[in-house]
Amino acid sequence: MMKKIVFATNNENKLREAREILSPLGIEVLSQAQAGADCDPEENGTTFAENAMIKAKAVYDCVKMPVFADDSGLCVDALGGRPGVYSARYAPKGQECGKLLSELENVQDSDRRAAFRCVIAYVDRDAEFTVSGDVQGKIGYEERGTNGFGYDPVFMVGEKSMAEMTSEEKNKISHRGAALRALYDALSK
Ligand code: ITT
Repeated sequence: MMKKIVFATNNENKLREAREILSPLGIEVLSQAQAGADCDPEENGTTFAENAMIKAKAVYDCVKMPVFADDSGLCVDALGGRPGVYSARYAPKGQECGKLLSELENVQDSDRRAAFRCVIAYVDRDAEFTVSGDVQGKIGYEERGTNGFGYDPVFMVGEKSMAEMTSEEKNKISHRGAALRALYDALSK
């Protein structure tokens, strides 16, 4: 039987990636809408883990079935780890890449290192825990590619930006891919 878990997110791209990764593993990912939870809790934590747990618990309280939430973001070395947990609020949607490129205008190659980080919090009646995933890369010098979302066009892994990768390629190496596979492993124990 397929296990059903609600994904506490309002981000359609996160939902799509979670389904791409978990459906083949036998987990059906329900959207908040499918679960009847109209919920957008205030993310007032100071860490990815805190915010992920806030979102998972808020939706668990509405639906009383297994829930996971994803809190993620981009940590740029030259910016002391910013935007980090504030990645979603760094700039208006569609302007995040441009703003980041201008902030890094005079930063040389060796200082453009960055990491995407994802923490997933899981909550059901008997358990709550977090798992995480990371991917290291570099901030490029221009936006490249049209796949993905958010900062993908400026996040380079080797020669390709994450927005130039197919979703299959991205999911294999991404922070979210790693965290979702860690979630699957934890639930399979
Ligand atoms: P929910 O809280 O409803 O899940 P959100 O988009 O607000 O959706 P976050 O608070 O976790 O999610 O913010 C994460 C932000 O970090 C996201 O909006 C993107 O700007 C960025 N981000 C996270 N993962 C990314 C990815 O795989 N590719 C590009 N940008 C990503």
